Amino acid sequence: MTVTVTTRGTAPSYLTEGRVAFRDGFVWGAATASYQIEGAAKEDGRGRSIWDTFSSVPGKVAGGDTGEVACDHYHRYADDVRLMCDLGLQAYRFSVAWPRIQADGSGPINDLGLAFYDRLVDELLESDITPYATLYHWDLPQALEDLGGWTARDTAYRFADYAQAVHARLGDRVRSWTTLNEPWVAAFLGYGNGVHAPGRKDPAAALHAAHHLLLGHGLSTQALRSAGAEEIMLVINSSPVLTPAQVHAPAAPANEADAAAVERIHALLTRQFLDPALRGEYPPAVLETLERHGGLGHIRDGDLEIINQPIELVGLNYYNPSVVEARLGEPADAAWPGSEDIRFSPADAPTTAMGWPIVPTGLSRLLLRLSHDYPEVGLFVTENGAAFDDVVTDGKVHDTNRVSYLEGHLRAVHAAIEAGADVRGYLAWSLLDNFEWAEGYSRRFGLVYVDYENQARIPKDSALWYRDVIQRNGLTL
Ligand code: IFM
Repeated sequence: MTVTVTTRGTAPSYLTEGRVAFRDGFVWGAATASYQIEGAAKEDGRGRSIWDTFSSVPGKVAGGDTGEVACDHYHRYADDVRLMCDLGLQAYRFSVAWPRIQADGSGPINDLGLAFYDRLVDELLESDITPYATLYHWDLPQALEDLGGWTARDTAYRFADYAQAVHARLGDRVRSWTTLNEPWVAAFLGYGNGVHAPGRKDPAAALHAAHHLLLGHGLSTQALRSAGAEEIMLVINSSPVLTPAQVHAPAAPANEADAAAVERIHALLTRQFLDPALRGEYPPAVLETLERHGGLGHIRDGDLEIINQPIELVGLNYYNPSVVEARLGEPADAAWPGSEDIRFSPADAPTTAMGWPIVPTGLSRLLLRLSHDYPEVGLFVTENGAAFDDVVTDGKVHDTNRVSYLEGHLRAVHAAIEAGADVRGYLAWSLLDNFEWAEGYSRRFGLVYVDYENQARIPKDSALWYRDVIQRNGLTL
């Protein structure tokens, strides 16, 4: 599909300036994840997760950081909800730590673990903030990893049992459920290149993990649905895939080889998850990749029917576009399984502290493409935000760079809605500075600054700006 946009100089004209109003009912909020903020890693019967193990290995996480204390949200959740309330958040997306609910990933349910989320949900509802619960944001119980982790089919079944237990406790108050957060990252960084826990480096293992994560999505969706869940969402990390010329000129033509590279990467990143979940089939590029890396033996008859459950929403975590070109004839050291003969290029754009290019128009393009390709589901921006090197000056953080990042991306969301995309809400990543996985605490994504010495919270200028956006349901000049 072609997203039609006209360009003026280098800026696509659909990113208009001036007042931008969102429709009534558009949901505004922020997101976090359990391992990144909770801390209390050894309290109230919580078992060990793969991230506890991984971060304890020297050299795996910057600065030797771990999530053992993180933002101490486990103890400070009530204050954090008050903060959300002060910022006017309407929705809060959090994740449940599986090892708090089942220390070993199966067997007895830990009431103390469930009780924490019970308290959190009650506190949110008392403040009129809608809880959006995510069941898996990467903290797999270590005991399951010892049995093969996501490369083992059984993990998908254990995940569905766990989902059922969480829903049984919170389902009377939580109406929106996300099964998985970013299965691509869990599979390909966790099992493919080893940058994330559990740190395995095996392309076939990554592809198997991806399938079993999808199976877990399907099985848990069945369990949630039969228990009465109203809204089920699958959250993926996605980006529009562009040639270098298309970063600033969306309609720039691509030669045949580059166009094929673009579609292959789109298939491996996005269609690998959405086609099975929403269509019950894998795209040809994924099947070919599987044939080259261990075969299709792990996909059993009936799996795709299980994976293909009706869901209401797809959540998109967008940070930057993927920029690729064909590199026929060059040595094939693939960045991802299936990306042989494809070169990833930096985008010609300013970058965040993660080194990620800032291209807000990419978000419009992504939303428009996905709403065109999968019209049966609504879309939600479940994460968007930026890390910058924040400085506290006289007790304040003047993060104008983050304000302008967020503003550009909100304009992009609005432009996509105006052009027909069915986008229901926007959740900033993240409420708080937190444990940024392999980067530890060195990267700050929060609207709220966290002083890790004393756990003080300081709303950054971006938080105050976002509060005004929510209040006005839009942007002004
Ligand atoms: O911090 C992560 C989050 O856990 C998943 N999405 C991307 C964020 C920034 O890297």
